[in-house]
Amino acid sequence: MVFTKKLFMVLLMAQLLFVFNGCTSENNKNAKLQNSTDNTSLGKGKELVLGFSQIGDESAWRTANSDSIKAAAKEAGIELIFSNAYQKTENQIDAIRSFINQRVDAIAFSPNIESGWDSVLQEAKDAGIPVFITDRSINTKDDSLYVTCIGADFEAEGKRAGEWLLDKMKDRKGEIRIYELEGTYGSAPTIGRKKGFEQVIRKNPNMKLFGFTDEDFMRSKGKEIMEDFLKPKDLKIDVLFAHNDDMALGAIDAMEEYGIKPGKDVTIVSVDAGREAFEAMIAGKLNCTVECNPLLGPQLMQTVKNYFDGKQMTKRTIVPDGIFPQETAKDLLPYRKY
Ligand code: GYE
Repeated sequence: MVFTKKLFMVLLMAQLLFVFNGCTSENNKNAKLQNSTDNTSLGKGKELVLGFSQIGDESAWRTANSDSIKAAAKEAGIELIFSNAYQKTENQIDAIRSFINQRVDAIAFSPNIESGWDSVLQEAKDAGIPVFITDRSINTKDDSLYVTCIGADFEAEGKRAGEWLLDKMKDRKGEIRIYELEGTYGSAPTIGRKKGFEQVIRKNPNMKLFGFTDEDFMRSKGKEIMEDFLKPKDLKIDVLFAHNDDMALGAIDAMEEYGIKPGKDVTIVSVDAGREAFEAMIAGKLNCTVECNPLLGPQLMQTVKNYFDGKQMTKRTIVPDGIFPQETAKDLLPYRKY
């Protein structure tokens, strides 16, 4: 009797194992099918799984960007595996590798810095998983490693800031001392904004870029570096160009601590055009902000879906941006979405 019971259990286990194995190999087969080149067979019957590696949460821009991606995935019926890299490129590489191991249907990421992605993207390609780049671009010789890149033209943003400054200072005589607060070293927005801005300000020989530091797009770091600057007291800055609003806001805090009137004693221009920048402009502390739209979620999800529907892809999509000088802030603040 005991023996029969035992035998029954063994048989039952064997059967269960068989069913379970059958399922996994069926799943594996499906996963392989989904990663094959036949894009059109994907995303129709089942929910698409998208692994997204976010840079971190260094700024208000990034928070708005993460929120937009999460909300848009939900809206599009895409299952999102969201991973925060806390501003470390190695963490992003690990996250992408883990997405490959989980055999997600697609991978999207916003690359912290421009270079160093080729090996991990090759691994994704070898696994048949399409990669979508959003926000920041990468530097690679092999375009086939990703499907498309959706984001702003950072060089154009830097130029826009420079042109606004040229116009603002057109009647000013004598040397104009400019300090530049850069974002993350080696990142696409830092490289582009710096290049565009510096190219334009060269047109006015009075404009002198006398210093720059990279402060990772963080408000706290913008404040710290400005405090260090202002300590010697005799330091004179006419203009501050910050690669994002957060660093400008941090620098504004520091200037106020040292009795300097931001927006008056120092002309300040930044990038992003978030709500806090509008509030600072209304308060007279910031003079201009160049727009960089973080609400990229809907466009990213639509692009992923289009890909799986077999639609034609463009390699690069530039998100259009504007510029908001102080005078426009009061009227426009109620319409700002981030
Ligand atoms: O300007 C900054 C953020 O990559 C465009 O990253 C983005 C930049 C944005 O931290 O605030």
